[in-house]
Amino acid sequence: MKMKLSFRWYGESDPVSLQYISQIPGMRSIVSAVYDVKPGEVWGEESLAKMKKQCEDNGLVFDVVESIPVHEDIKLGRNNVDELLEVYCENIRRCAKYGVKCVTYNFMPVFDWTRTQLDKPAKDGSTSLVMYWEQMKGLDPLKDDIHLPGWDASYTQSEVRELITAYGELGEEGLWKNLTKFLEKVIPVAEECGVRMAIHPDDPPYPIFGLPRIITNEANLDRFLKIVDSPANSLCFCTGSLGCAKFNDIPRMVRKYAEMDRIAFMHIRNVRLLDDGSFEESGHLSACGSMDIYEIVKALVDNDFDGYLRPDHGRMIWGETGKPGYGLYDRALGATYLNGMFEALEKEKAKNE
Ligand code: DNO
Repeated sequence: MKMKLSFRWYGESDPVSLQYISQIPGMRSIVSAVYDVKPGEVWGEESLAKMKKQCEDNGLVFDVVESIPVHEDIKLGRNNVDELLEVYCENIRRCAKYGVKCVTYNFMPVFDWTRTQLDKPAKDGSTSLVMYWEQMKGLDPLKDDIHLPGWDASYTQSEVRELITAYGELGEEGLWKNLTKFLEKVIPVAEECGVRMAIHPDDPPYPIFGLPRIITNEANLDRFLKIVDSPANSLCFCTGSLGCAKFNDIPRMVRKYAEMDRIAFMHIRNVRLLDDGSFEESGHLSACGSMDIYEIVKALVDNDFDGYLRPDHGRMIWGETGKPGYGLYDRALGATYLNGMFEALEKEKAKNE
């Protein structure tokens, strides 16, 4: 298969072992990061070397990083931005030195993904991450103390308020300007060391609590790719993040960006969209959610996609406990489903050529 099948691993504290990951048929790459360092600090080479060795000992390759987090001061364009960008570039160089070929990051203000519940039981007893507008209604982070699951607990409520106010003043265009500065500095370094930078879309792809969000839809992805027109400036195309807004036609977008060779990394998962815009993460199979996974994979195969791909969030099934979205079993089922689909579509394509 042309695509490089990968799996996210949270390092030694991850309840899923590298050995178990290596037992998934076709598994090739490990997606990980150095977790004991704060955003804005340099990653220890010993940590990278150790991760590389641990993966190799299990017959896996450590060649994808998710994520090198972007410090809020870079996104806000504060005074220390030049210094922080230097550190960011140094981290890319260090990752490359230990074999990394793809680095994922996001440019979401303050919070990464947003959900209202991480263990919503389905009828079959499995649990998954959901976002229900009903549960979001009336929450105002400028007034209330909010602790949504998954939000960075290292901020105090007053820090969160200060950041939200600063981003409100910055607005979308200000965020684009700071993203441009980031890309103009970072992409040439990535090019030099053979790394493809892959931006993760905003999850969900619309403003939350008035915070600007810009990596959200086709027009904005086009705008993003033009800022630095280089394969080193590419997408981490997450079907579940972009796909939880009805305005995004996912198979068509995958086809377009795969054709342009601007997808460095695919995150494939399914979501079930509800009428009021709420959504529930579901099993990978097309029939389980609103994404047509067949059309998505077909778009990749038709364009000879040879980038990295990982089954994204799984449900918790078979009594497994662990990091919500990142258990072994359902992601392994996702990997196997994707393997089957790639094999069938690639063989079909070869026959017709
Ligand atoms: C969620 C992930 C994201 C992703 C970051 C990339 O499970 O897909 O947290 O890693 O947004 O920077």
